[in-house]
Amino acid sequence: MRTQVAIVGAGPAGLLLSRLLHCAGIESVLLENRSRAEIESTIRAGVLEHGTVDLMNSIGAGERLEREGFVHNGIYLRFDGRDRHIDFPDLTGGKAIRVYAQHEVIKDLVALRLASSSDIRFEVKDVTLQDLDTSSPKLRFRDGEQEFRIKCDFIAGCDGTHGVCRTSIPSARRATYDRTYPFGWFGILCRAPPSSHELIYALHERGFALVSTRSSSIQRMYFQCDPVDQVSNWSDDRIWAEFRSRLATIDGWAPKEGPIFDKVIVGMRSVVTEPMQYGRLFLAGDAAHVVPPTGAKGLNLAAADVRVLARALQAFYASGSSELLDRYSSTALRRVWKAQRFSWWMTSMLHRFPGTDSFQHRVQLAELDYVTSSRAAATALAENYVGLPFEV
Ligand code: RFL
Ligand code: PHB
Repeated sequence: MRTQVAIVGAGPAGLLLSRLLHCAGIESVLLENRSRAEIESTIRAGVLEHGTVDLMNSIGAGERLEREGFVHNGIYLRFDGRDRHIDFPDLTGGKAIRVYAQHEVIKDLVALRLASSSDIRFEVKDVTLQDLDTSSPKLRFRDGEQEFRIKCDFIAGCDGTHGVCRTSIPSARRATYDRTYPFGWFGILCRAPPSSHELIYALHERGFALVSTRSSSIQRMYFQCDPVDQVSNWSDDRIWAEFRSRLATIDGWAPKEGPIFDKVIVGMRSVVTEPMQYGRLFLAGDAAHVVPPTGAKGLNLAAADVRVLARALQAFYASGSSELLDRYSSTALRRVWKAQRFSWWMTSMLHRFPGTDSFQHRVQLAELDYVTSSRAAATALAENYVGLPFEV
């Protein structure tokens, strides 16, 4: 087989890239090792920056998102038993975010890919990359009983944290910068009406809690937990008691409770691999970097990476110039590190760090008080949350 760009991984990064390339008349083959049903039902992110929404619209993938996604004009920071509102449009010149589940984004992009009759293969096995430092990289994989070999001009490594692309770069040619946090998030999905019309990020002496949403009848909520805790230790009653106490306000607020149908514990890490390129292999999304979920940046960073990459590939095919491709890693990393900083800062401000004392807690409360009472500080939070402008 031969194609222009071989893409490994049909997560948000791979699917968005394949659509951007399709819109630019560039051919790609998209390889995914899980089934379509699995990628379309894996519960992950929920917050889309305004620029991610614009990107989805610009490639004809925004129709359902515009209809079904919730526009959120701010978030609440809850501490000392009170809510303080961060008003995004007021602070950012009219920008907002959209709450629309990642697996719905995946469904919309898979449907478009299939409708365009472009090559997308699910449940492929044993993807391996070869000749990355030549102008004709190759990729081998198995599809059912058959072995395939793809010759291409470029490979996009969009295969997430546990993929094969990052580790195909010789270890001497990549550096990793990382931090593991001493806590995880316990996430639930429940059947209940929304508890709040906007997200609530809460700091309590017992730790962090987050009220998010998925639809008018399904809610997503998280609380900080021990990263090695087990889901089986948490009965529904115990979970709701934890939420009630962490989210309590002086005027008696309580979450709307309902049957819990999904429980998960996720670890919290910050990781960056540099550079995001080796020869003709370009990494994008979680394959190159991971952020803790507190800033809601993971999916949005994946979208920003592939926007830069698609433009660089388009310039290459239009003019033969590799100037933008050569700059891909440094351009993408400028945004990646700003998102890392923001996610680390939100995480540090809103979680209880085991082993720290009440001095630390009081400093966090002072920081929250400052962020919610200084327009300059609130603006810094808002402009990062809705998404910094794209690099040109
Ligand atoms: P993905 O989504 O992991 O997709 C990678 C795809 O590659 C496939 N794959 C392979 N395919 C072929 N061959 C191989 N050898 C392969 N190895 C892997 C995988 O099956 C998969 O389909 O990476 P991508 O595209 O870079 O997208 C990144 C985002 O998924 C991730 O950053 C976000 O989910 C992070 N995240 C959030 N991001 C936000 O922007 N806003 C949020 O509100 C938000 N909330 C979250 C989150 C992540 C969470 N978890 C579970 C870590 C909340 C949570 C709880
Ligand atoms: C979610 O709805 O899953 C979500 C929202 C905000 C975050 C992280 C996750 O910061």
